[in-house]
Amino acid sequence: MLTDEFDPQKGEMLRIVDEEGEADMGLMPRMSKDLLLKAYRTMLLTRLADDKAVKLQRQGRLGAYPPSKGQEASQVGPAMALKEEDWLVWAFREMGALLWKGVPLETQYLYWMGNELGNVYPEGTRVTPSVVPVGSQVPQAVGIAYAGLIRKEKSVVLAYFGDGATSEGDFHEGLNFAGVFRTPNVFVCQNNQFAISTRRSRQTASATIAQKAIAYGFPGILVDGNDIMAMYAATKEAAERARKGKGPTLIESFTYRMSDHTTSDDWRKYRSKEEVAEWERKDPLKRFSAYLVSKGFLKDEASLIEELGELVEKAAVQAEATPAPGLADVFEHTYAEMPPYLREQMGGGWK
Ligand SMILES: Cc1ncc(C[n+]2csc(CCOP(=O)(O)OP(=O)(O)O)c2C)c(N)n1
Repeated sequence: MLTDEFDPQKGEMLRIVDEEGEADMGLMPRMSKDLLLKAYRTMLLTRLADDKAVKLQRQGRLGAYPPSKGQEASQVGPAMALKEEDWLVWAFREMGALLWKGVPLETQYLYWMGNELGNVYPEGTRVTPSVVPVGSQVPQAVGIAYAGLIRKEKSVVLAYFGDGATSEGDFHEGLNFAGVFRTPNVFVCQNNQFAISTRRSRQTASATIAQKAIAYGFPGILVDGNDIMAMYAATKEAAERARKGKGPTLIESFTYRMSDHTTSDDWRKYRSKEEVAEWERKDPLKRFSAYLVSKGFLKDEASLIEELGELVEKAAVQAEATPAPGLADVFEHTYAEMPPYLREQMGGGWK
């Protein structure tokens, strides 16, 4: 088990492909060429779509947006380990994970454009809505997993959250419950080193976030979050453990937000250009493409960029051309059956 091999209390970090694209084949999970290429494609699409979202915001064509540049491996790797029946619970910065799990780019653009149809996912897509109250998705993910246990489902619930969320009571309550009731959860803390301008060092005195799992009675593992193979391997193992009834795992993805917190932020106010440049060298896309090129799997990156660029443009055009539904739609699409208090708030006059 990887969680036995890498001790978070000693700061040991799982890494399979290094910054030059060199792989440790002893740790490499089984992945077909098709799966590898699909993963790269999704990461690249995320990078291009993210960049476009920022440009749309700057042109006044999209509302506030939280960029995910630099966190593509940290997001796509865990999502790859999920099956269709598994749940994905996210915060607000997980575009790549959603793309993998089947939420179309156009839908995601609609969401950030403030169009309620952005909350309508394809039927059967087990992805919860975005949550902005930091950390509040953690107990929700545990509740979904607990419900799955009661229904004797075999589904796993993966929850993403940031390093900042670990300072919220919700994080502790959720992980405590998960440990006691051995819920089938995989917790992925994307430690991107910042909660807006607050550094990770001001978030916790623990040497690692992963080691917090020990106190809750389940395994934690520190993973190089810019290494898609490592993120996939750690999550796959954790998901299998959860599926077998062996309880939750906490994965700390050690990564970096290369861009602003949101389009309302300016990272230059609280970090140096040198620090960001240092992390640009560790870009998860560069590393993955170096590996794929060395294997002879990736031959024509330029045409891939062109093809994905066209997809992005098309999604943006379609989203902008989609009329917003009526105001009453803010009440729809969350519950299978609308709770009475929402029905009352909705009233009768809006439709
Ligand atoms: C309960 C709560 N407090 C404060 C905020 C304002 N806020 C939005 S994002 C954020 C930082 C979150 O940091 P982290 O959990 O590390 O995730 P990241 O934004 O880095 O992905 C804060 C403080 C909020 N949305 N909810």
